[in-house]
Amino acid sequence: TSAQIGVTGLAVMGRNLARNFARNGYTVALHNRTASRTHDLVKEFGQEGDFIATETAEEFVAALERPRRLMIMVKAGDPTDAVIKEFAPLLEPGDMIIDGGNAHFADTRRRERELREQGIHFVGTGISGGEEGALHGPSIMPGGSKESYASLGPMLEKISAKAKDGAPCVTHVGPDGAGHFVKMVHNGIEYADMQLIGEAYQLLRDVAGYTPAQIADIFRTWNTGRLDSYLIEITAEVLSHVDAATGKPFVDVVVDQAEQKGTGRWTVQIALDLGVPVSGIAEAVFARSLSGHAALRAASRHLAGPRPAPLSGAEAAAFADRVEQALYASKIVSYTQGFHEIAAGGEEYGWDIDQGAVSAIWRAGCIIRAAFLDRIRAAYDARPDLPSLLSDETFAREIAAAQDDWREVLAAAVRQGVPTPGFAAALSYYDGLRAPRLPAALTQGQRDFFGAHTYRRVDQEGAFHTLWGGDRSEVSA
Ligand code: NBP
Repeated sequence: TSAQIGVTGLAVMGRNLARNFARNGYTVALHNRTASRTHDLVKEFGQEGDFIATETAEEFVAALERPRRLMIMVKAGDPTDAVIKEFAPLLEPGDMIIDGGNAHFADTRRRERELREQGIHFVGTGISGGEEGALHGPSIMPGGSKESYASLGPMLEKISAKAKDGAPCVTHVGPDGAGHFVKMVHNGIEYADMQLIGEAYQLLRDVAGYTPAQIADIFRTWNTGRLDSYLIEITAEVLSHVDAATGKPFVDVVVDQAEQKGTGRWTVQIALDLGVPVSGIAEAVFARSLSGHAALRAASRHLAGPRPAPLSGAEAAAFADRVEQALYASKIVSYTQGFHEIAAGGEEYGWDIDQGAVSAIWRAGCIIRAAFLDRIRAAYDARPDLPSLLSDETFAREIAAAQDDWREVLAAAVRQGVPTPGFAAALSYYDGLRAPRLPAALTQGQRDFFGAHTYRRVDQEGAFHTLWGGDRSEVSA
């Protein structure tokens, strides 16, 4: 017999994806640089389905039915190139290499181009959901050619997460790097979601005076409403957890320095290149960075702040309701920014990405899964050319209803000295878009003054320059 799919790279992700394929009735060829991982998988989980264990690259390739589907699940970066270099010479035109690692989309574009010359389809695929998702159904974001999706799509649909309406959480995102690009933005949005939730927690603790256990209950309540999502759910779990060794809230015994693997940073770097304001995602990345500067924080402890004056009773409860409004409004903004980046990436690289389909495949399996995504999908389905989520009437109405509370929460944060970069960036973005006039006009005046960079006028076509050093008359540039 031959295998419908092969997986090379059998660490946590590859092993669980291989098991997922096998549990869904596919014969799976297995390969790993260190063969013991391959044999361990068969020993532990061999009864779950049909596996073909192989040791050499030649055996692995020979075990695959044609056209071959070879999935790489190794560490992103150089290891992926090394594995491609090892296998590509053994493949034939029409075969597919699927990279399910967290590759940078620019690497995916390069690899796709190089392999296309050899007639091999390279399918850069975003996979979200961690190891549990890999086993029970991840959200899958494949890029690559239409032909490769025709062959691979049905298999990915089988192993993917299913939304509440039963739809598989996978779609052909677009050519070459489109899948990894969308996965990158997914992770950026994930950073923003986590930062906003973190700020909500800090406000409930420092301004409203609640304990972690009380805040866990508040999050549980929020999770039954419009904020219903995986991240809110696990936040309640983490906050209610008590450290066995000390009896203290778990969140109080963890060092408050957040780490990152880099996909959030990529989202911001690429947004800068594309000129897309993703201020909420950027603040989330910077907030993790700030938290990690232990020496700088220690050296800043003496800096003055306001005297703490926590609320209590009914005031605290009313404040908690306001924080829910602020969190929801800020979340709408960070998704607005993320989808703007997807649209801009699509335009830059000619991908023609269906934003409604992207929001639909994030409804289950991935870290940012949320009831909210159904609404985003509905917005894009109603108007596929929606220029921004904020142009959707429903979202605009919800923000209108939330904005007074949103502003109150930020005012309280500022008064009490609680850092809220995510909430503040989101509100500034909203007010920036709303503003009838921005100080950008002044910026243009300054640029013209010091660098003769010229400006446009509100009442005439063309470019102009004022003779700042002379009689200050205006000339056509
Ligand atoms: P790791 O990212 O820890 O990679 C370990 C695997 O890479 C092992 O199979 C290892 O083989 C192999 N490998 C390395 Br390292 N260098 C190699 C080389 N030069 N040649 C061949 N194989 C090499 O595994 P992971 O955490 O399972 O993640 C796999 C991919 O999935 C990564 O790209 C990751 O970013 C992505 N991802 C991870 C998650 C997650 O939640 N962990 C979620 C979504 C995506 P060995 O056994 O011989 O050392």
